Amino acid sequence: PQGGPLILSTWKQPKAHAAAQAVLDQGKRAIDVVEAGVRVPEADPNDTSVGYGGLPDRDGRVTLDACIMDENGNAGSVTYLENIMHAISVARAVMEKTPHVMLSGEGAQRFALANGFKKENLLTPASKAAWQTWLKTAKYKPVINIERHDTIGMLAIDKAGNISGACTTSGLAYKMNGRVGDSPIIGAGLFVDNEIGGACATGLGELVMRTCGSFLVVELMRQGRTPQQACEEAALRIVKKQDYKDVQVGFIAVNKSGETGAYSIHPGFNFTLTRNGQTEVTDARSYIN
Ligand code: SD4
Repeated sequence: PQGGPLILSTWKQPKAHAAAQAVLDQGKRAIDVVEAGVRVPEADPNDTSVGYGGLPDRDGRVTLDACIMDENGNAGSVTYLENIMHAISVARAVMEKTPHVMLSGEGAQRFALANGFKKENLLTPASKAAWQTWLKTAKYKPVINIERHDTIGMLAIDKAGNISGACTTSGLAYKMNGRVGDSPIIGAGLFVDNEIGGACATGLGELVMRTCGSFLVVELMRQGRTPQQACEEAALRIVKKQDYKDVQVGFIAVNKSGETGAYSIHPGFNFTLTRNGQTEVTDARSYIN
């Protein structure tokens, strides 16, 4: 069955979908649905690629990237945000309360604190220990599907048929200090056009940023591709020009009529879809088998 309402996200996210579904059931806007959904991994210390418990950069700092986009084309984003758990809600506040789209670093944190967010230590003992172990060799090599796994990009269609999306991450583990990935970049980690559809990316952000991945997926749907075809073509664009041998990128997409798509370069990428109250995790098709 196709059609909305629905919730679609990168990786295996049953808990995030349960929270998102509860908000969807209340008849709220898709923007509320995706925000509530991605706040779950942000608060989960066992999710090492998002928010609290996210693995730090090579200097031991947890720096968060997130963005959000609503059905009216409004967008908000934060990059290099430290010590605030719910980066997605700060991104939403940037969208709703400022004349800007993106706030970064100290300025983003000051804005968050001024808007009632709490300052917290996001480096858990487990992530600190993992980082200290990493320091012994300090070899930087993102590992396919673990680079980091579970970064969440979520798209939803609400009961009114409107589409919104959210994307939030602590970025690549042991990245250089100051590194910002694709996840908070509108058009790279996330893009939504309520007339056409929405898309999210996960994996090695550098590959996605060089090709404006999520924007590309939505534009391909605008040109008539199905969400599946659009995800495949965007992945092929990366494969054609960039060294993809040891790194992963995955896309998910949904169009206005509620058709969905997902595709990755390497096997191992999966996605979660909730429709009619049923949640399923499915392995995406991939370029390499
Ligand atoms: C990044 N795209 O910072 C993110 C990481 C990611 O699953 O999605 N990992 O490059």
